[in-house]
Amino acid sequence: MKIAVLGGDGFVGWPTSLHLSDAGHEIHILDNLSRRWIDTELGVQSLTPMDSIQERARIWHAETGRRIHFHLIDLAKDYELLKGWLSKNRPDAIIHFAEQRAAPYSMKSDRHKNYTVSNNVNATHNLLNALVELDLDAHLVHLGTMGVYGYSTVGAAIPEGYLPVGIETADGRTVSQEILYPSNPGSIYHMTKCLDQQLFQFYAKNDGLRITDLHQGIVWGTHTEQTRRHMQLINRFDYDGDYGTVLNRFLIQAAIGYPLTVHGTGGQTRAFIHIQDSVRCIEIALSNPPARSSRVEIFNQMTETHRVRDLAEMISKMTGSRIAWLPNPRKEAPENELVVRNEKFLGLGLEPTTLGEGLLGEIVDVAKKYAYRVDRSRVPAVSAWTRDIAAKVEHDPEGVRLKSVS
Ligand code: USQ
Repeated sequence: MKIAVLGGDGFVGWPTSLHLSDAGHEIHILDNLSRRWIDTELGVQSLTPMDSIQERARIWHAETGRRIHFHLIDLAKDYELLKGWLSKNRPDAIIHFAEQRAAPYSMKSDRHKNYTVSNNVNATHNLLNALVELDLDAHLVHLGTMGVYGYSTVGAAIPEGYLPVGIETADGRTVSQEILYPSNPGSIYHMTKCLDQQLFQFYAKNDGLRITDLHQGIVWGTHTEQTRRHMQLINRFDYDGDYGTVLNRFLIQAAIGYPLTVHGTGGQTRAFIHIQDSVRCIEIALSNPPARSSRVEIFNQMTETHRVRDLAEMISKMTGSRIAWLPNPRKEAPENELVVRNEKFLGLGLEPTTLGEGLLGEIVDVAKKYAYRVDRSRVPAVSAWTRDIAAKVEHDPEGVRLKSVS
């Protein structure tokens, strides 16, 4: 297949591009390299040294003889360029990763909120609009988030996208329907993914577009089979307070002797997936497109759930790290239960890579290898969800959020 990978320079986009190229597909990365610019804005860099996208593609070609093509396009702003590219290349499938994906970054300031909404929603809408305009029947696979469901405990398993409901009519009958699970975003970033869902519903219904939305959990790990092949194919690995995600952050913190930064009681339960499974799920989704004019296909792309404090305690036991119990900069439920249905991917052959000491140890080793690149002052999560929360916390000299001053 000819596949356009939008956002193919990012944390999941890059290993996905390699994985699909390795499987024999023709890969075109469309990216505006915004993630690299955001590193510069934040004054932080990936823990692992990353080459330019052109250099990465050159190394991939030298290693495998396969080409990954790169096109510098801003999907949110360059509609005509995007349309022109799609019209000329007419890909069979499109994978859409091209969104600002960090919740703390999206909550940093009014400017970051505006940027996240306009970037994410415009990118998605420009793409859908162009597909209709060009009468292009490419299967669109979108990287969504488990966060669209929210994290309130409901005492029932989260279904894969759709919730069966009974609606009482005026004459007393009950009509059965399947509706999109009520969205309940916990950040501006998560909200943009909820808005994406609405755009997908409309375009699937109105124009018959074939769309798959993957509700992914928190990705952990860094290597995949292909990124291991050459040191310059290495994936990015974020550790900072805005882009680092919880499990990877704890592992890096353990490697550099920094206390594990648990927000609140650590009672937050979240869904997780290893990066190797993430790329495999995308391949499975690509092979199972919905029919034209059918509803949006939704998969829950996760393999296990964990409570934040259990992860911290496990890593602390494994590495001897201290745990810092910190005031939570986010507005979120302090404790929640989470049961998620994921039979669809399992039924299509996914064999989950679950949390085990071996893989966790490997990540700590990667982190130790590159520990010299860590700026410790960038480890704390300083983006507060509300002004009230921002006023209640302060930092100790090492930069760790330690005490509440209210
Ligand atoms: N947390 C800590 N300590 C830290 C960092 C995070 O306790 O040092 C807590 C947070 O307060 C939160 C949980 O860990 O309760 C998860 O935070 P996260 O930063 O790992 O994940 P999140 O902000 O939810 O976002 C990440 C990705 C996003 C993806 C989402 C999937 O950045 O792109 O959509 O995971 S999900 O969480 O299922 O919504």
